[in-house]
Amino acid sequence: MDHEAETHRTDLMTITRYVLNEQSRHPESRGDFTILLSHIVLGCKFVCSAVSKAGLAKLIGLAGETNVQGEEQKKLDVLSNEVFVKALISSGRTCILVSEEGEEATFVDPSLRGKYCVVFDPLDGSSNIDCGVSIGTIFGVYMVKDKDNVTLDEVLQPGKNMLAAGYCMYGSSCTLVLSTGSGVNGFTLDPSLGEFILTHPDIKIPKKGKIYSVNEGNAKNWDGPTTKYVEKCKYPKDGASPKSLRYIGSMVADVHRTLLYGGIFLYPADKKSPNGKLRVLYEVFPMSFLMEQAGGQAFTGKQRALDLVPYEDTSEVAHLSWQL
Ligand code: AFP
Repeated sequence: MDHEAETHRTDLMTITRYVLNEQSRHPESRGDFTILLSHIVLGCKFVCSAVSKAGLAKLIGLAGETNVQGEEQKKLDVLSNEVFVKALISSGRTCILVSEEGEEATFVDPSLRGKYCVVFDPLDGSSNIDCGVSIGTIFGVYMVKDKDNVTLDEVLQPGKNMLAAGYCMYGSSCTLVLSTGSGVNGFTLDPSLGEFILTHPDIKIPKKGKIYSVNEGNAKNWDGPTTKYVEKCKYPKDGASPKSLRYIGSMVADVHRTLLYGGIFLYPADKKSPNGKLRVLYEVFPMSFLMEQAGGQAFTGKQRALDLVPYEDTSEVAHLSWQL
């Protein structure tokens, strides 16, 4: 018997155990982040379960406007948002929530307030739901100075001020990738235990990658440098092999593959979307944070993505790329 493998299989590092271990390295910590994370994890488990039933539910009308009983049913992204908002508020550790699904930020009632702001996209890549392609939840966490006196400015900070970020990918397995600022770790949901188990410790993006990932359907609207770069991926002049193209159109899945296999993911600005498409707060910042923590890079084309300072109307970013 391989005792080492057996020990690994029986000594399960759950996400809660992992974060509690991290917490013990900070004697001043009171466990607030662990509690917040357990509520985020609950939201992810709910969405995972709902996503896995989505195809089936659609057959009997559950994902449509009305089900067979004639009841109004919520779309998966709206439902996911409600679950996350309620889970985050009930943690008692949040004060401002900014969701991709909400028009405005949610200010938590003072009686339930904690010191964290959470920015999130509860179900990113939702145009992929109906065909069963991988989608995900993305989140980032900031800490406020004074929870009794909070304004929107608390979340209008550069991404480099984030305390933690992560995503959960609902794919062939459910994988939660998290960074609390000291590396990146991946946890896979064991459905029989209902627990996320550490399966990808200390993820580092490979230094060289053979894949580029971009929506080439936008090529006619790209600027010169972007066009030239992508041409170089396909027709390298230095005798190297061309790169392979992989593009899912679901950022969590495209970023997850980039983290594990290396290469570049980009959503450049173009004539149609002069500021690009990806949203600064809940797509660009959390993913850039993870990418840097894994040893990669994230740029807007003009500057480090995490240095951007969002302002109230900012919902987009110019040209984003990772790890050349
Ligand atoms: P949806 O949630 O509307 O599907 O958008 C997903 C997304 O924001 C991001 O996850 C993808 O990387 C990007 O859009 C895909 O955009 P294109 O369909 O324009 O390539």
